[in-house]
Amino acid sequence: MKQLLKSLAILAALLAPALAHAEDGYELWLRYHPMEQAALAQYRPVAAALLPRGESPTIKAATAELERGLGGLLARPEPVVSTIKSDGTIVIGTPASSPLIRTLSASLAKLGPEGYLIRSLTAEGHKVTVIAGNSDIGVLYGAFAFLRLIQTRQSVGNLDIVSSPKLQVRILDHWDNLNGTIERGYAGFSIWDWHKMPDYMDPRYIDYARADASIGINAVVVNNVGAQAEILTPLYIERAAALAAVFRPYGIRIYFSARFSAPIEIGGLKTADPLDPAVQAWWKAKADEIYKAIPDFGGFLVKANSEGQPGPQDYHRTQADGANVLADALAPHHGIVMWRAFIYSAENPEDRAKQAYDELVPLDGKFRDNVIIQAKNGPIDFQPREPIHPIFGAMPHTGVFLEVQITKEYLGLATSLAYLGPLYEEVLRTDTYAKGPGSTVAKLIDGSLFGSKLTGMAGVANVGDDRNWSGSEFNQANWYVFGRLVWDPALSSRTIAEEWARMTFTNDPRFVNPVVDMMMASREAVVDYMTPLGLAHLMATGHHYGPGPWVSNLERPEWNPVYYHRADAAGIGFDRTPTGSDATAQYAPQVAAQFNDINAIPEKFLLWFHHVPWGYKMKSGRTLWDEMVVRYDEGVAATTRARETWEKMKPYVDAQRFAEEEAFLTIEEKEAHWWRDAEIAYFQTFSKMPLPAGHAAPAHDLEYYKAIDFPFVPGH
Ligand code: BDP
Repeated sequence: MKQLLKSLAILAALLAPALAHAEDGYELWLRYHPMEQAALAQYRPVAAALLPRGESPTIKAATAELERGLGGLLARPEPVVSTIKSDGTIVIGTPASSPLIRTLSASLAKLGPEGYLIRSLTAEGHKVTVIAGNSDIGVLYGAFAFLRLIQTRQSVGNLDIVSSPKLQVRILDHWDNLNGTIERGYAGFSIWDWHKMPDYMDPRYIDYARADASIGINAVVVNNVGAQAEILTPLYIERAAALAAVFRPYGIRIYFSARFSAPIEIGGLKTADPLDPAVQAWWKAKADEIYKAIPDFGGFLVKANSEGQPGPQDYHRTQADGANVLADALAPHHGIVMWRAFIYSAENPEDRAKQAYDELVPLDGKFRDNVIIQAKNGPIDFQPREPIHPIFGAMPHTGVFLEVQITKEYLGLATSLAYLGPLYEEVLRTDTYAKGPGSTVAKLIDGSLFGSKLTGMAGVANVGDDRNWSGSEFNQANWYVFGRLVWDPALSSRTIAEEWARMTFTNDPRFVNPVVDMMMASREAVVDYMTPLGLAHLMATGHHYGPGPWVSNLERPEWNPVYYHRADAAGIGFDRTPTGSDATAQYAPQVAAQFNDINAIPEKFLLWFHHVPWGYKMKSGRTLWDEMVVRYDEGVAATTRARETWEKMKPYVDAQRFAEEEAFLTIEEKEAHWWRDAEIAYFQTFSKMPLPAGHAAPAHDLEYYKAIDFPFVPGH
């Protein structure tokens, strides 16, 4: 009886945190709920005790995570022991902290500072599992990997796993303003409660760090690229130092977005000219000051000469002049500069898609070693689909990071289900042909193509202070897949989706299989109902919520959707071949040749590169106009299928998360109809063609769609 009461008390204690906030998404994929009875027999013997070797905060974090994870999953506390006394002991540590692990040094040697090894072996007559790294952070990554195996119900009885990250800087860019709002944030306000720092540090920062570390993220830019200079003042440096201290055990370094004109705004100088000695001295002193407070500070992210941000062009200096000043200030401390390629200007009449390349490629080789160019996946701006940025492969002497959006600015904000794994995968696997076939974007950014010493990939975070962190359960999957792919760009987005679904919801295949199919189809659905066949940037003004293909009155030409689709009586699409803007010439010759040839170009990019007659015969045999209508309807149908799939998942999901996603999918279906109808109504005024048989006319006339207005969309 006493034993029973004790077990019940333990169970209650384990369940308490879960019950307090029943399934509200806060736990993310680190959801360690008790597993099904039948599986316990397989896992309990492997995890009978924990033997941590080492005392560091990181080893303590790894131990705590294993206690929490195994304790939850196996519904019993794991005793922490100091010697191997039984089978099922899990030994964690490094060669420096454990003689047993020292015997594995040869295998560990290849894994670098952040890799991990998980191995089943016999030690002191007992069957044990070793989770080891060369450094403590490798151990923490290994602990999360071990838990993931159990969470996804893989066998852990006979393990021999090694893994190390393919990219060095695995970074989340928070577009958080210092007043708590988030540019393009759809999950509430910033989680950084700057005003209460450093005295009060919200425990949520630790859960955030755990989530990042669990997927290998090791870097965080804390403030918006549209930067406020104040982040570089002593007030914020002190606060950021406190945040850095919370993150340090989890292997995460802090970076700042730096405003190029900060020497004027907070430094009292008359200029921010990068060649001015006083400006150079200011940045040096600023870097020294930051490193005094944050010894492992990572460096600066800079958005210069773009959308009103100041930059070296203001002083008739090159982007390299600008980046190098900051780089020189950071170099003694081993900091880096991530200089964004997102550069375009209203004064430049050139095709916007060409401007960044024009500006930066001639400077290849002129940047300091600690500068990388950070380019968005496509040449315009995080559209549902773009061809890759032509800069990839064009700057062999410069380190290049890939930047993707995790938040869903152009893909339906918070409520639409667009799993972005396939988008990231598509980009990473695209061949630049920079050094012949096989020169993929993944190989460029992991350094294997040109041997760049600094490697990395950035994602614009979708984290806010909503209880579920990301605004919807399925948005969490985008955070997750980003981290997993940056750790290893060769992983498949489907495998990652499956892992995530199992960890976040259930291992029941009746749930996992249909839901993973639903996720995998979701991004293409958005492409189809918003911008099929290479169309882009047709969203409403400013907030980018909903369709606005008719918008033509904005100050800068390239802010207007009509600039992108160029529909007229003859056809639709942007001619970027040699008869048009010749943007194709910025790609490798093989790629350019394919894009230039209307018969060879993949149809998904057709209207990005060609102005095509409405009656043009597509591969399907349909006219372009009919094909567009079919694609819109396919996109709408996919959202209906997603909603119907989800309805069937009711038995496998808790009530709260089920109901929320059910409502969100209904919203998306409604929005898909809206997009489809608005675009058909508008483009039909040019094509003047009837809808193909079996495809319904838009529910309303064009004026109705033009009049729809949402003045206060979040994130804007
Ligand atoms: C665009 C966003 C804008 C960002 C900009 C950027 O609309 O809010 O500031 O990208 O990346 O997608 O700098």
